[in-house]
Amino acid sequence: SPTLRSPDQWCRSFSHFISQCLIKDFEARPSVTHLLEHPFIKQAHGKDVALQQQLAVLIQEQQELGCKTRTKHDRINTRKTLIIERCPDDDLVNLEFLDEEKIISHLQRRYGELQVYTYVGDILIALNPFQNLSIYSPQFSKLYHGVKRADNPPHIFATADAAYQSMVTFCKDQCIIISGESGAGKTESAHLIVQHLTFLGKANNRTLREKILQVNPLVEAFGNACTAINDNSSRFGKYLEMKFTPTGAVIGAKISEYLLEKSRVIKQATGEKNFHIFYYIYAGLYHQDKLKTYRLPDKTPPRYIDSQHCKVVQDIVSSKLYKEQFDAIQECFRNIGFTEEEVISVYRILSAILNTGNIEFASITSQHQTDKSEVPNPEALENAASLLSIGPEELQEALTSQCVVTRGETIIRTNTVDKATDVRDAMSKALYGRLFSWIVNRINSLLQPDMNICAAESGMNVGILDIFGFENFTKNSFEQLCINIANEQIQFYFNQHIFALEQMEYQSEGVDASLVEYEDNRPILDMFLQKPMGLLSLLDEESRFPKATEQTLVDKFEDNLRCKYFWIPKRVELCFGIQHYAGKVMYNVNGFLEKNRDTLPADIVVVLRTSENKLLQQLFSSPLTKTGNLATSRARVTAASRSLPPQLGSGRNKSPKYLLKVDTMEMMRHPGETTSMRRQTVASYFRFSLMDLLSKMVVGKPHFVRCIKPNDDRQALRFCEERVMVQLRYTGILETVSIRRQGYSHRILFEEFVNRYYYLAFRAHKMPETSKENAVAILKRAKLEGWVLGTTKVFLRYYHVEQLNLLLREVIARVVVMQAYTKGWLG
Ligand code: AOV
Ligand code: MG
Repeated sequence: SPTLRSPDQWCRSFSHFISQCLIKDFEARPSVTHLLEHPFIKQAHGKDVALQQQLAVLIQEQQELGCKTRTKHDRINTRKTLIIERCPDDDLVNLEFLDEEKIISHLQRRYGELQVYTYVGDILIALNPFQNLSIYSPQFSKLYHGVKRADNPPHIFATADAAYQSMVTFCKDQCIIISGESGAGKTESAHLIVQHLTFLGKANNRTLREKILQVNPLVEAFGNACTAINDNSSRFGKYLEMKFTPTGAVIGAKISEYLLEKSRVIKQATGEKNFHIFYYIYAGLYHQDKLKTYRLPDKTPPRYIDSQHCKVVQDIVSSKLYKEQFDAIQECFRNIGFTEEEVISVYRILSAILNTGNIEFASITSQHQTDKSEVPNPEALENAASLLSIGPEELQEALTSQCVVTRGETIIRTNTVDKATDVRDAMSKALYGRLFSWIVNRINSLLQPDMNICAAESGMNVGILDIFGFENFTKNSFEQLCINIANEQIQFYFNQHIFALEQMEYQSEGVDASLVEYEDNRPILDMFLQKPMGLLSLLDEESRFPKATEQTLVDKFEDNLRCKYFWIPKRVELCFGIQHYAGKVMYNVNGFLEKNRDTLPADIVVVLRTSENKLLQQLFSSPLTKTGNLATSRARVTAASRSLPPQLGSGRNKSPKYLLKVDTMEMMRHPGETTSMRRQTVASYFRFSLMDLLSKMVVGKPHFVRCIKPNDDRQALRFCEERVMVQLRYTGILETVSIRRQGYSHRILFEEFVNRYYYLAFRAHKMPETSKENAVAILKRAKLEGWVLGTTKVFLRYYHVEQLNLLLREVIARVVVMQAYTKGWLG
C-alpha cells in the first residue's frame, strides 16, 4: 500500500501488529516469531533505531511470555485470578435507576468487594481503599494495555491507557486531572498513572524509566508533610508532563510546581509536622554519624522540627522509616543525575535552615537605643553562617538591622526582637522555597528529552495534575484559602468541560440534547479573583498599607464583599466564612497580611549573594531564578488565551476576564522581594500561578479522575455513606451521570474522521473525499450505532472510538502482513 511506504508508518503498523499478537491474540504468536526471524527484519534491525528499540522490547516481552504456550482459555483464566470479580455494572451511566441513594449503595457494594474504581462514562471515580491492593503489578499494566475499556474492570491504568492511546491516535497532548479532598488519594493515583505510562511508553531505556519513576518520590520528600488529615499531604501543586515521541516512546518529563506552603518551614499547626525531608536528613545524617559535619544539634531536635511528636532526638532517629527514606532520597538524587556536590549543597542548605531556626534574639537596652536586639546563642548563628558559606557578622547584621534609603541617604535602623525574628523566619522560608524551585528546575533539565531522538516540537505529552486537595481544619488560615481557591478553579474547569462547553457545542452543531442543570461555581471564583474588588485584590490593597491591621482587613472585606458566599460570623473575632463548592470554611485572618506580604528584606538577599556556595549564589542571583520560567509562562498564557474556547479565554463580554489575564509586572516578580519595583504579594503570584496552570491544562484533551474519601478515619473497608454523599454532591457526580448518559465524549470533524478511518470502508490506496456521506459510510461499515451527526462533526461515544481504533489496527495489521507476503519477505 502506498500509504505504508514510509519507514515510520511501517514501523508503527508493525509494532501495533506485534503488540496485538502478544497481548490480544496468543494464537497468532508463531507468526510473530516468524516475522522476527525474517532476514528483512534482521537487516532493518541494524539500521533503524526506532524499530530496533521496539524490537528489543518485543523480544524481551516474548521471552517473558514465551516460556509457555498460552491459549485464549489460559488467558481468560489468568484474568480471572488477577481480578477479583467482573461486575456487569462498572459504569454508573449504565445503571437503570439514577438517584443518589442507588448510586451510593452501588458504590458501597463495590467498595465492599474491593472494587474501588467505577466509571461515569469516561470519568473515573476512585474510592480510597486505605489498604494495599494487589492490582497494580506489571501483569495488570499488561492487562490494561490497548484493550477495549469494557474488557476489564475499571482501573486507574485504564484511564492512563486511554490518555496514552488518545495521544498516539490523535497526535494531541493529553491532560489527566486528578481532584478530590485532602487524603482522597490524588497523589497515589498520580503515581500509578506515571507507573502505567512509563510501562506504555517503553523506550528501550531502563535508566530513563527509573528516573521518571523517581521524580515523584524526590519532589514529594520536599513538598509533602504530615497534616491532621493526611500523613503524606501534598503541600504544593504539581503538574507532571511526560514527554513522548510521535510513536509513543517516553523520552523525558517535566514538572511544574505551584505554591509551596513555605510557612510550614517555620511553624506547623498542632499535631502537624514540617516537610518530610527535614526528618529524613536528620535521621539519615545521624545514622551516618554526620550530624557534626552538618553542624546539627544532637542533644535536642532543631526548633523547626521539634513538635509534639518529636520532642527528643530519639523520636526522630529511631524511626526506621525516616532512615530508609533518607537512603531512598539519596538514591533518587543519584539516579536522576544530581552531582555529589549538588546533593551536599542541598543538605548544607537544609541544615542551615534548621540552624537558622535556632537563632535566638534578646533585646539590649542601652541609653540611646531601646529596640536593638542581639543574638544570645551565637553558635546557632555561626553554624548557619558557616553552612551557608557567609560571614557570621554579616548575617547577624542583616538579621538585626536594616538599611533604609530615604531621600538619597542610607540609614541603618535596628530591628526589635520581634522584627529580627520575622526576618530570620523570612530568610528560612525564602531559602527553602528557592531550594525547592531549584530542585524542580534541575530535575527538569536532567529529564529533558534528548534532542537527538526527537525534536522537541514533534513530541507530545501527557500531563498529570495533582494539587493539594480541599481543606477544612478546625483553624484555617491564608494557606487553606489559597489551597481552596485552587480547588475552586479546578472544579470550575471540570464544570466547563463536562457541562458548559459540552452543551454549547451541541447547540452550535445543532445536535439535540437536553440541558443539564449544574452548580456553577463561577460566582465564588469571581468573588475571589475579580479585579479590583475581589477578595484577593482587597487583601493586596490592604497589604500595601503599612498601618493595616487584621481588623481593618476584616472590615474591608465586610464593606466590599457583598454576596451570599461570604459572611462575617457574629461572635467570633477576626474571622470570615466562605461557602465553597465543597462546603463551608471558616478562616481566621490572623497573620493574613504578613503571610501575603511575605517580605524578604534586601539586606538578607545581599548577604546571601556574598556566599561562596555556588548553589546558594544561584538561588539568590539577580534577577531571580524563576524569572526565566515566568517569562516563557507569560508567553504561553498569552498564546493560550488566544486559542481558548470563549468560556475559558478572554473573549468579549461574557467571559470572566480574570481567567487568563495576566499582569506583566506581576509575572516578572518573585513574591516578596523588596526592590524599587512594586512589591509582589503571595496573592498576586498565586493568581498568576493559577493562570499559568490553566494555560497548560487547556492545551490538552482532559481526562478526569475524581478521588473520593470513603471515611475520615483512614480505615480500610469503612464506607461512610454521609461522607461519600457529600463528595458526590459537590463534585456534581449525579449531574455528570446524566450528561454522560446522553453525552458524546468525542467530536471529530468529518474531514479528520474520514482521513483517519477510511481504511475501514474504502480501498487503502485511494483516499476518498472527506465528506459527511463518507463519514457515514465508515460508521455503517464499522457497524456502530448511537452516533450523531452535527453540522461539521461526528459525535461519538467513547466506546465508538475504541471500537474504531481496534478495527483500524486490525485492518492495518492485515495490510502489513499482506504486504510482507506479496514482497516475498515471509517466504
Ligand atoms: P491526596 O493526595 O488526595 O491528599 P494521598 O494520595 O496522599 O491523598 O492518599 C492518602 C493516603 O491514602 C495514602 O497515603 C495511602 O495510605 C492511602 N491511599 C490512597 N490511594 C491509595 C491506593 N490506591 N491504594 C492504597 N492506599 C491508598 V492531599 O495531598 O492531603 O490533598 O494535600
Ligand atoms: Mg497529595
